[in-house]
Amino acid sequence: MVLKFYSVPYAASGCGLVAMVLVEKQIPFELVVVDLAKGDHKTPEHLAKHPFGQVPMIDDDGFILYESRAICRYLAEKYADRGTPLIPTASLPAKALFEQAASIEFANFYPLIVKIALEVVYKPRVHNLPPDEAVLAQAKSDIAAKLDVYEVILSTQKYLGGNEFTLADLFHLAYTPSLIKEGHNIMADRGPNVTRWWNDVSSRPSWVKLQAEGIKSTI
Ligand SMILES: N[C@@H](CCC(=O)N[C@@H](CS)C(=O)NCC(=O)O)C(=O)O
Repeated sequence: MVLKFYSVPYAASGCGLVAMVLVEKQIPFELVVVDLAKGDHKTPEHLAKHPFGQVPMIDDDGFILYESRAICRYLAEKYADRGTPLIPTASLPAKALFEQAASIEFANFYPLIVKIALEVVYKPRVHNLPPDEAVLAQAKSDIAAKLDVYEVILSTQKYLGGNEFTLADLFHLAYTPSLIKEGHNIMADRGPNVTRWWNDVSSRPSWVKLQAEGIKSTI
């Protein structure tokens, strides 16, 4: 049975990450559009599969999985021999350096980018509230300090986990492109290697196509 992908139809946040893996790995899938405005994600049917009532979620021949990063890892490992590798398998140290990079993103980058997204996107759009400028300025300053460390790491290697593109790089696409579109370019002026890395990651054909066309079933 073809993999079912429960998602919003546009490539952003966790849904965008999973969509990117599906494209990078050339995995056929059926998109099941979950309309958040209508509350599709809070129906008893959806909650029975995803108790937090969120997207993304997959149904892989009856195997249900949610949490975007877990889904990305599952797909990358299941389809290790297809498309872009995404998780190194050549050696234990290479895999460990990938895990280190994935932890760097989740511990240092993600909490701050979510804080910025909350202030500049969700508060104004969803809650009709202005951003808290002090919180926003602090989060931007904190993320700049983290990206200055990225500049050091990326001065000796192409990507965050080594010289190959991996899920650790891909995970940075969750909120950053939406914030850049809103005029909050947190990647700007953080050094030549951050610029080179970010241009590389955000201009991958898979991501550019998803941004232009949205997420579409491939069956
Ligand atoms: N940690 C989750 C976050 C998922 C998430 O926040 N999904 C949003 C859509 S992008 C959602 O379902 N929001 C509705 C809600 O939380 O009620 C993941 O990475 O999958």
